[in-house]
Amino acid sequence: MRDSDRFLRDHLLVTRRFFVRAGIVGVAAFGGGVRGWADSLEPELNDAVARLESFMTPLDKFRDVSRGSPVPHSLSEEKRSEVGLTRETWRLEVTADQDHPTRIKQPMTNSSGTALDFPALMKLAETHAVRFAKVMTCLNIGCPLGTGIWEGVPLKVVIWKTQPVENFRRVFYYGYHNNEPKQMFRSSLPAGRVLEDVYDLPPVILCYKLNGAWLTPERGGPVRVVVPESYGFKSIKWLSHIVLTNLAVANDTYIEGNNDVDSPLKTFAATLSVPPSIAANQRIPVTGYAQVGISGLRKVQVWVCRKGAEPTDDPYFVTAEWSDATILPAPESGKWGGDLPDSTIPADTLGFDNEGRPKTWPMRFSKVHWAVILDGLPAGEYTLRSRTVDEKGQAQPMPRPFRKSGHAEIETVGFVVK
Ligand SMILES: Nc1nc2c(c(=O)[nH]1)N[C@H]1C(S)=C(S)[C@@H](COP(=O)(O)O)O[C@H]1N2
Ligand SMILES: [Mo]
Repeated sequence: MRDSDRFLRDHLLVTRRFFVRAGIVGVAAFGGGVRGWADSLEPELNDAVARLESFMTPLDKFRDVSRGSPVPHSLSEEKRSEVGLTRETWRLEVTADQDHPTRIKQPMTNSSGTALDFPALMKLAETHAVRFAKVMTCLNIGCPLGTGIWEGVPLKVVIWKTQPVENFRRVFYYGYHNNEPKQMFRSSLPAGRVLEDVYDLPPVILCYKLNGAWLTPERGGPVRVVVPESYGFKSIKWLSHIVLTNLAVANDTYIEGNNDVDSPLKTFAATLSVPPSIAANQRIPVTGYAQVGISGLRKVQVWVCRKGAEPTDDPYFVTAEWSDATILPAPESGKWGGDLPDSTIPADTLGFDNEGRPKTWPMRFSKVHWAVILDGLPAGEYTLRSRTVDEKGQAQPMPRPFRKSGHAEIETVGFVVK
């Protein structure tokens, strides 16, 4: 172990991550009123970075987006047991759509006693279980709900057990909804996406664990769908029914809200901390996060301008003097947080090597952190903006600036220098 490593081991997780990265990269001074750091810790940035949340979200910190009256996870244990929302009583039906049937030889139904139960799912898990990291994000909410390692059986494994033969174009799926059709929350995927994992995507899974723990009722347990590249509305909780259909169009509940239901996760940046009070000519530590969407993340940039002094003919500020922030590196082993056993990435997690280190960074479909020190400024009111540039060089809010395909707007944070 290097001396510097031994010294740093005793420091806080993110401080350490940040220091190692800054030491290696030695980011040079920036133009545009922002500068980086040399290979020593800037005390003011150290504090801000040390206060950052862990990379993986603790289980009780995930935010909940659940419909239903009552919401299924608020039901008593007794009631949940009665309606199939416990591991002991859960059953999954996989059938053909009555109106546009896929021909399947072995439907799984409650009436014939062939519905999939939890022990049968665990049997499949013995040979087919996969796990991957993913940030859960609601298309309609600006900030992510939580990052974790989701574990499950690929949905295609269960579908193949029903022996589909022909007329299979789409998968519809929904969960428990108090047995009221009006409360049904449903989603759908093309058959191709479920049967084949294109572009190196992890599979769509029937998920039963999050960060190594059984999926709680609030997170959609005992079993929910998780779609790696999609917004949260595709990841149906309290899963009870899968319907194979020859209908070639989406039937997602989110269509009713004018949403673009084919939109993969977008890349965007947001600020987490700016000091509460800033003196004139005092350097300003800033931290934030970036969601890494389908197009990856090349850099995070910041831009400060005097309040109200923005150009009026450049809505996305492409001509502004943006400066690069530093994207924090991956946590060290044992420092991932999120209530993971030993705070470590479990073995055989997709996208990680044998030592539990991510194979690529910043990792797609996760939420990474960034930090930057702004140069001191004269007294006045300012606006800070941050944006991402994805791996294809597309700066936020491009390539898809439309709100109903997910948040991409450039964030605005006001601050005052006294
Ligand atoms: N059955 C069911 N599944 C659901 C929902 C729901 O209301 N009912 N909400 C969806 C939406 S809109 C989102 S964003 C995610 C949120 O997942 P979380 O509550 O685990 O954070 O769950 C999805 N799955
Ligand atoms: Mo959502």
